[in-house]
Amino acid sequence: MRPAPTLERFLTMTTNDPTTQTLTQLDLSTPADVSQLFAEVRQRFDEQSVVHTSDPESWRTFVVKWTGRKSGILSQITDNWLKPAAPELKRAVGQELNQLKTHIETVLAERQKVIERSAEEAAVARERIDLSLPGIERAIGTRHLIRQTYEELLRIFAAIGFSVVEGPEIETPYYNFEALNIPEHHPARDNMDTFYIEGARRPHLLRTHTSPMQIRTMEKQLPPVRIIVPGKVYRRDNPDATHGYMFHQIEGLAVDTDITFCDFKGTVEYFAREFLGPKTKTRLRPSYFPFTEPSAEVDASCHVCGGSGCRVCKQSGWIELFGAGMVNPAVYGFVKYDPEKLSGFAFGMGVDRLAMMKYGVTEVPLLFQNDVRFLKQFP
Ligand code: 2U9
Repeated sequence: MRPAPTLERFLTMTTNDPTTQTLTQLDLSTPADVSQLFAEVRQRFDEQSVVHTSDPESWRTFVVKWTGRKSGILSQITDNWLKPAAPELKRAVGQELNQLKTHIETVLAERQKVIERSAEEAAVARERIDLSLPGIERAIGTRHLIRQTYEELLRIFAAIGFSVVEGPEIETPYYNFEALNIPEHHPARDNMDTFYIEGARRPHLLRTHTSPMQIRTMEKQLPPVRIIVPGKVYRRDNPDATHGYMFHQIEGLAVDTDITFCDFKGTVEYFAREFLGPKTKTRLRPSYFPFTEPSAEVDASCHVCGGSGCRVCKQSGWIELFGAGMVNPAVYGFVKYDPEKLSGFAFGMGVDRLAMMKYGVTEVPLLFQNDVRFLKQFP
C-alpha cells in the first residue's frame, strides 16, 4: 500500500488547498488514508489554534477560517471530501468529520472562554484602581474672589438677623430714582451715569444700585424690615483700574419703630470688626445721599498698618468702607410707611472694592479677566 501523501506536503506543495479537492483527486482510497488525512487536519488545527489565540482579531479570523459556513475548512471538507466520497469511504469520512468537528468545536469553545477571560482580566487590570496610587489631581477651581467676599458679607449680616432678598437688574426710573428721593433733574439721573434700555415701551434702565429692591420689599412688607440686597449694578463709568461699567453691591436696610443712630453705629462697628478684624476701629464722616439723612461715609482703621499710615491707606490710617445713614423719612412716603412711627438705617457697599481692599488687588479688570494664574491665588 502506497503511503498517503501527507497533508503537510499537500499544504506546502500544492498551490491549491486540498480541501477543495475530492479524495479521488487526492488519490486517497482507503479508510486508513482517510483517518490519516483527518489526523493531519486535526494536527494542523491544533497547531494553528495555539498560534491564533494571541489577539481577538486573529482569533476571529482563525475561527471563521475553520468554521466559516461558506468557505470554512469544515464546510470545504464536507462538500469535497464527504459528499462526493465513494460509498465505501463515506462512513469513514463521516465519522472522521464528526470527530473532527467535535474536537474543533470543543477547542474553539475552550479557547473562546480563555480569550474572554483574559480580555476581562485585561479590562479589570486596566480598570483596577490601585488605591495606593495618588489620586488624579483634578483642578477643581475655587469660588471667585467676589463670590467669596459676597458670602462673607452675607454671613456677617445674616448673623445679626438680616435676610437676603434679590431683585431685577432692569428697573424703572421710578424704583431706581423717584422712590429713593432722587427727583427728576437730579444729577444722578442723567444718562451720563445710567444705561437706559432703548426701544422699551416705557423707560427702563439697568439699575445703578440695588436700592429699588428695598422699595419693592417695603411696598410688599409691613415693618419691621431687616434685609440685605446683593446684586450686580451698572454705571456708565469708563472702565479703569478702579471702575467698571458693572460691579457688585450689597445694600442693607433696617426699618422698625425704635431704630436709633446707636443701632446704626453699632451695626457699622460690628461689621467692621467682623470683616477686617476685632481690633478694627471705625469713624463716620458726614456725607450726603438723597435716600438717607443724616448720611455718612464709614471708614475703618487700615487693616494693613493698623492705622499708623501706609501705602494702602495713603498714610491716612483710614480706609473708606461704605456709605450709610438713617433712612430719609421722604422715602417712607413712597411706600406708605408712617415716618412718624418708624425709623431706620441703610447702607451700601461695593463688593468688588471691599474684595480688592481686603485681598490687596489693585486693578478691577483683574477680577474679570478670568486669568487662572490670578484666580487661583484666592483658594
Ligand atoms: C432705601 C433707603 C436707603 C442705601 C445706601 C449708600 C449709602 C452708599 C454706595 C456705596 C458704594 C454705592 O456701591 S457704591 O458705589 N452706597 O453709599 N447706599 S445709603 O440707602 C438706602 C437704600 C434704600 C430704601
